Amino acid sequence: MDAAQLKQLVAQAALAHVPAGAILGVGTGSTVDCFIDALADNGMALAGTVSSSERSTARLRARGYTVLDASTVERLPLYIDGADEIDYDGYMIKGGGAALTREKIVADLADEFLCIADESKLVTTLGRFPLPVEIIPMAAAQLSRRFALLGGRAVLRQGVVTDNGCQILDVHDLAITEPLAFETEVNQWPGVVTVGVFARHKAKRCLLGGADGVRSLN
Ligand code: ABF
Repeated sequence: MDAAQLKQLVAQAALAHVPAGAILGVGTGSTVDCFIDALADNGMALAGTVSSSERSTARLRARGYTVLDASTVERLPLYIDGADEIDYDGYMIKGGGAALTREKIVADLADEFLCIADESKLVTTLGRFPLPVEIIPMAAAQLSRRFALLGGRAVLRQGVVTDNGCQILDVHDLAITEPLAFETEVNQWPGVVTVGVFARHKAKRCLLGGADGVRSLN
């Protein structure tokens, strides 16, 4: 099976984890797009959704789901989202879709984060995928210097303004061996809106689509 088929396979498998009639947190990306379609195609009823991007909001509404403002919700039972990389502890790199800030906001509302991904996303050490960091534009040069001190090469993502009006640095050549410490450190750097390491909001469960079907990572 190709990547697109694996995404559909894992999206279908995720339906079994959706509490009927719940308000569901919904992530962003092509795997989540497959999940939204699977929800609708299977007639899954939800009390509503909280979306992590304009992209997912548009797709949810187009498929007939109510999208609630995050500020109107105190808790969510579940947040479902993809990842660019995930390790065996459930730590992730996210943000390839430039939605990392709202993804982390919605993940913070949820009791459980269910990651859905094809097996190509599974790594032993985070960092092969260039780390997305949402930033305030005026801090780009200083943040690039800070990442260089860690051995990273920061590249400003051209032609992208996030849903929050910010920019993205993609940081190459990092090996993030301590995701929790790394996220905590970078979060403090002036100008950082969100770092695309999801360690404090790691996935409690991950469904991986592979040639042998879907397996649960944890
Ligand atoms: C999203 O999932 C982003 O954080 C990440 O970029 C994306 C992975 O995308 P895809 O499912 O298209 O591989 O949450």
